[in-house]
Amino acid sequence: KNPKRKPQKKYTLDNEEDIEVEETDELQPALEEKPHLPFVAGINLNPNGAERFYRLVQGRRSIRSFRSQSIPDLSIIEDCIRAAGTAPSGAHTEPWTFCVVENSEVKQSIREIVEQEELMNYSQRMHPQWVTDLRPLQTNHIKEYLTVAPYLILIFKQTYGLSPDGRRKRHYYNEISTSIAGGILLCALQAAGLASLVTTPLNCGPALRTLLQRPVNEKLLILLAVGYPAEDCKVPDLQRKELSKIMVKY
Ligand code: IYR
Repeated sequence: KNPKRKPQKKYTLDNEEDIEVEETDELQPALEEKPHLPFVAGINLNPNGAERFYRLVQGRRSIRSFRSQSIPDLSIIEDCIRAAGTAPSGAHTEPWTFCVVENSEVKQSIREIVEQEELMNYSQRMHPQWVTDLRPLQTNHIKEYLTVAPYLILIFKQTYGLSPDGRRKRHYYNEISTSIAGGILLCALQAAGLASLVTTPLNCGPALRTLLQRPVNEKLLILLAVGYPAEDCKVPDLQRKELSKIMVKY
């Protein structure tokens, strides 16, 4: 027998933390059990939709320099988040929360938290090779875009949920589900003519969660800066891999 071997976790998925759930006598699904309905396909008015979609998203770049004066209507952001909320999720748990920050003081507080942590990240926590690999992107711990961008969207994954009776509900694959929703959000923002920057601020999650008064079941996954690019906005000279390098046909 190997004494180091950990007891097998029965209920968890790859990499997912298990949660304490009160056991009950009779198991009930979290969703209501109802007869299935006939499927009605969504509309697609464009027969060359895929090519047009590719042309749309191939123009997306991560930008770090935003126009502060032009503020997109909140209704555009709302539609983009509605789109993100159509993402598939484990057992249809929809384990995401999108916090939209427009308030300057809140943005300032977010920036202070992030810059303080990023200073330590760049100088101590990140491997020197990591810092070196980022040199072509010209990033550092100063994050002006966090106060300049008209909107910040903080995407939280809900590691578990609460049912109406207050019991904990398992949120299977909450990280991948929320990441897929984040990808749809990026595409929707691009379709709305908005630029974005994905950041995953190392070690800032708990402080940002507290700042926004989010409950403990929520963990910060992505912090997005959203807006129009500054007139003089520059981006790294990058190429994308060709199809033959990313697709393998069988
Ligand atoms: N989070 C840091 C560092 C950073 C890390 C990666 I990986 C990037 O692609 C870009 C930046 C920052 O935002 O500066």
